[in-house]
Amino acid sequence: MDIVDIDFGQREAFLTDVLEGLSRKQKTLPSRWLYDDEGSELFEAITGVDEYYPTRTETRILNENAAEIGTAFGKDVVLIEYGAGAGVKTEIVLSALETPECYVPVDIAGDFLETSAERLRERFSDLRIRPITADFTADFDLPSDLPGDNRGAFFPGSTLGNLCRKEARALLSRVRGHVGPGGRFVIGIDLKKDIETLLAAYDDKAGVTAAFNLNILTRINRELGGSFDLPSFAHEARWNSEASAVEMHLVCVKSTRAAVGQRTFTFEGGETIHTESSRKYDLDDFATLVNSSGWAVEKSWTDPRSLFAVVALTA
Ligand code: AVI
Repeated sequence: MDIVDIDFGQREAFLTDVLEGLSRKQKTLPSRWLYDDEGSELFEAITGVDEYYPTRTETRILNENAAEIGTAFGKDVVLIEYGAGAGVKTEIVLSALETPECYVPVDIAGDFLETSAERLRERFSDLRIRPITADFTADFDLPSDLPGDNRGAFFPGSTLGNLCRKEARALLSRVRGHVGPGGRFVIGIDLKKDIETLLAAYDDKAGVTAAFNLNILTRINRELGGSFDLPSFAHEARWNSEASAVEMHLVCVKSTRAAVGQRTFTFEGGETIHTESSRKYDLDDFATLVNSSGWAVEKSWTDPRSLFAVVALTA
């Protein structure tokens, strides 16, 4: 198979992560590599499947409480969004702000960022939009001329749950540094609930989540010249009660070997590759987590079934 031409630095980072992750006792692939073009499209499709409640529930919470959320950010806010908002959630919040000073979407995908900023400029013609291309899971500086009087942050989608505790704390501290004392942070988090609902959300009947998970092996084959035999692996969603997380695994259903770079990995039947954790919180755990990063919970909004919460924090 031809190795496709991708950015060299990116390929090296991917290769390093794959070799390191597959050398562990519990084989692992970091979840950020799930999102190539195909993976991002599949994730978009997941957000529309019946079993995946988070997206529609969070959208509903934002819609029903938009006025209060707008008030929480205050007048003339500089709104920084982590992960480029192009979607409906961003528009709900932007529409609710009183005389926003400017909107600053931050995303690692520069092209996507520009396209989504253009779309928002059409809808919010008076709003200044200043996209920043950066990986928000690592430290980065905001432009020095960004107004600092009232800054707010928005991080919908419960993506915090995909980070380990250390990374989550680092992100919370980074955002606090960005907004400064008195700044607000509105964040979406997925709540603990019955295991059946949780597992169904990560193993939909139509098999979209399975395709999303398996796509990481296709990506390794395409971008790193790997030799994974896809039919030897199957998607599985598991509840890890200790970590309070739904985990995605690729289970080896037929013993196999796969070469990546100079290495060959052996997979025994039943062995798994852990590809993602999606942590679920209750509001008390979440308050403890944010307090340890210098935030206080100001207010939270949820849906009638308490599936999901949107929480306003103050620095
Ligand atoms: C992006 N993230 C919040 C999703 C989640 O629910 O953890 C990713 C996902 N993985 C499988 N389905 C959705």
